Amino acid sequence: MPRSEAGEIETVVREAAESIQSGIIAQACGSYRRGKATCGDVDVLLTHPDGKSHRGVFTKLIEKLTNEGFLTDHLVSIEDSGNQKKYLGVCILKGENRKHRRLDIIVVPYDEYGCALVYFTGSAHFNRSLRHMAKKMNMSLNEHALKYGVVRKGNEKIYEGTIIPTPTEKSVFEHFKIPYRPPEERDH
Ligand code: DGT
Ligand code: MG
Repeated sequence: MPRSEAGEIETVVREAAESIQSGIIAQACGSYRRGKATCGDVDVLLTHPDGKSHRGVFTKLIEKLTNEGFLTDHLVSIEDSGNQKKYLGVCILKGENRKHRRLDIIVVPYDEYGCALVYFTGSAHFNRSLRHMAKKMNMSLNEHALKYGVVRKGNEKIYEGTIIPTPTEKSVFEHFKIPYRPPEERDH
């Protein structure tokens, strides 16, 4: 889809989320945030800066968007280890000649926002490069956290390591001791 349409989808999700919980942050990640002219789907990441008000938003948001006729098909809802909730579905904007589009909605706690933003912005190739770098520095990186002091034996992790607080996306880059890369420069 054209990126303008991805932007409209982001706005629908943001406004619905804001009506449920004021102060919520809703950001389309993936190819949209990387500035692509066309996007395969829309990946909207949600969190709340007070660290707690993201809870309870997920179910209400899916229900509201379904009742509005925006979400037309639910594919999967995943609650992973209780902290992040992910919805995969299909949506359609109001108006003539609109097409159904794939939409992912991910709700995360604020202390995981930095790492989640990096992960869901991608690209998948860039994520792999960062994880490779983490491995070389005895660290680990996923959508939840950056950890240090990880002990590996071959491919096996024998010590999980300790979480490094990463309040912002920039702080993730700082811990890798590499310059910040804007999303537009994260294709590789
Ligand atoms: P798109 O939607 O085809 O225009 O392209 P993207 O980059 O938005 O890709 P998408 O929507 O499949 O996934 C969103 C982000 O999530 C992607 O940029 C990086 C992350 N991601 C998705 N799948 C994987 C994966 O298998 N491995 C890793 N490391 N990251 C992934
Ligand atoms: Mg995408």
